[in-house]
Amino acid sequence: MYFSWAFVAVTALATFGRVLALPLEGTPVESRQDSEAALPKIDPSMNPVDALQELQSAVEEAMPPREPQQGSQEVHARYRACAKRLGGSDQAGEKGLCSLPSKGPEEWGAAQTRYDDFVALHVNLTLSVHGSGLFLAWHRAFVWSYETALRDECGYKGTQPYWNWFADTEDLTKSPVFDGSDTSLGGDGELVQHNGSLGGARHIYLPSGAGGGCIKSGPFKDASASIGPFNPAMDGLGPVVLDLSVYNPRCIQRDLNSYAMGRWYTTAKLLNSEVQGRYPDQFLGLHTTGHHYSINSDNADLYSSPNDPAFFLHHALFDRLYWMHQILHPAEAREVAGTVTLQDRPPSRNATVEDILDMGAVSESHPIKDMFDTLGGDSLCSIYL
Ligand SMILES: [Cu+2]
Repeated sequence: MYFSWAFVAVTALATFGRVLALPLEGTPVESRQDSEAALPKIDPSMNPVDALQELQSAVEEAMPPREPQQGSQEVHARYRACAKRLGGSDQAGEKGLCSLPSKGPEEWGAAQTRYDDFVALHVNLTLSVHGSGLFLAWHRAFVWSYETALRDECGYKGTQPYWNWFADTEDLTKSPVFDGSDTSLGGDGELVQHNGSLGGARHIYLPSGAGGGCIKSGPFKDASASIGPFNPAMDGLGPVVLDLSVYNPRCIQRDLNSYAMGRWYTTAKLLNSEVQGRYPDQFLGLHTTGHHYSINSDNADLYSSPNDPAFFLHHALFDRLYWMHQILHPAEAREVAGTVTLQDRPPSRNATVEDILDMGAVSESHPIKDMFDTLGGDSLCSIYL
């Protein structure tokens, strides 16, 4: 049982397997504070897709009423925002972004396209924006910057879709995101015999799927990357290129694998939403499960995982869970926990709400405190549906 404040307890855990949780389960009525929402009682044996829907209803009930913002358009019966986010997928924007040239600095010599700028920024900041107090807010800002670039620079008219992990636990190759159809982000990789993956700081082994090579179908068939790989988890992926100035053109590889999905994307794990892995305990956590052990290959590289555009759909659902947690636990919604280095290595100070989330060459940088309220201020203005 995780306490509702477990996600701020991250600084108390000094071991490598630091916990970050965004619990969505209910607080007993007798111990609930006035500011906390009434949460539905969800049976952990319930189907996780239905459980997520119940939580969504509770979130919509709990959203504080607001005045419509000037210039906004209606996206919800009772609430207004500038944009809305939908499930499903639409790859048109990603393709547009790929055709624009990089605006990055000279030292990002490997970055050829505007899309590569996002990969390069993520690579550059990997050791401060993962396993740290910046993790949730930085990735929120990063996905939002990407969505904004699609709209402002590519004429994309849609919103950033999310990948609903919980709907795909049985067969990832049948997911609307990965089934290789015209509206997907492409299918699995070509079959390449390999010996599974070793991830979670090399603590956890997972068996191979039926892919491993270049994307073999759909809109991203044979799509390429030019940055990395830095830290490949899959057997056979490489060679490692540890320099952002080294252009390394190659196809994006995937090894779709439902093995971890069914074990980790359950209602019980949704309810306590433990995010970061505790790898020595063989515990993957919600974040790693999607990247490393479901899409695998390029998406499993902690540094250059945005090379695979599925990164943004994975992180959009992740951000949705953060958003739900904030609305259901308003007393914690503006707190930040953790230091400013990955697993506090090297040891560093605690993150504060004033810390700037560096968006480098991809967009404007904001302090963490600007990322807490998705309907406040000018920077986000969105809700999840
Ligand atoms: Cu990341």
